[in-house]
Amino acid sequence: MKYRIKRGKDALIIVDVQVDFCPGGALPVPGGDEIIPKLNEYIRKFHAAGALIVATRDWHPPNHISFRDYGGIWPPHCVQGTEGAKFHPGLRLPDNVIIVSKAMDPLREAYSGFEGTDLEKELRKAGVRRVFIGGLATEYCVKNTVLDALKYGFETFLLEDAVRGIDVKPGDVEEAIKEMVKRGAKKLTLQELE
Ligand code: VGL
Ligand code: ZN
Repeated sequence: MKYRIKRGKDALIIVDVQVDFCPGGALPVPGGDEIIPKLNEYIRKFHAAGALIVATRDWHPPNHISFRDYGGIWPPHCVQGTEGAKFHPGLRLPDNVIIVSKAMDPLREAYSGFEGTDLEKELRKAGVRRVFIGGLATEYCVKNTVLDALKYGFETFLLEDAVRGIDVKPGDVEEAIKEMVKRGAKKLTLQELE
């Protein structure tokens, strides 16, 4: 299937491509940095088409509930203002990127880019109907963002060649992809974009 990117209708949503989620970071996703060249290609295409580009970031306070010391399951990561919370330096975000910070409430986990943010409002304001989602990690923030996008009625594409997962339990990633597809997400690769 071939798709043409339409300005005013389409948005690229890059989920949490941050230093801490890449090899060497505090909560590394295996091969997390390998998707960056692909994402840069997606960015180039969406930018050339004049379509919206959104980058979400995990943006935790130092006492976030998802951290082990505060009852959660993760090591501290993506703490607001730290080096680890920065977007990966290899990611070429355009000047007009919309940055969406999430999971800032110390008492709530929020994997989805829509949860507790203005993302839906921003997309609606721009007239967006289709969203193309890639980034990290497949079975956490990508999955929850995809499922929320579907719930809000966006036609939702999972960028199959531009996601990576943690696979805490082997099979988690595969299961997450199955669930997204079952709920209506379409898988897409770079070659399918004109
Ligand atoms: C994420 C674990 C903890 C993610 C965020 O971006 O997928 N995963 N916080
Ligand atoms: Zn987090």
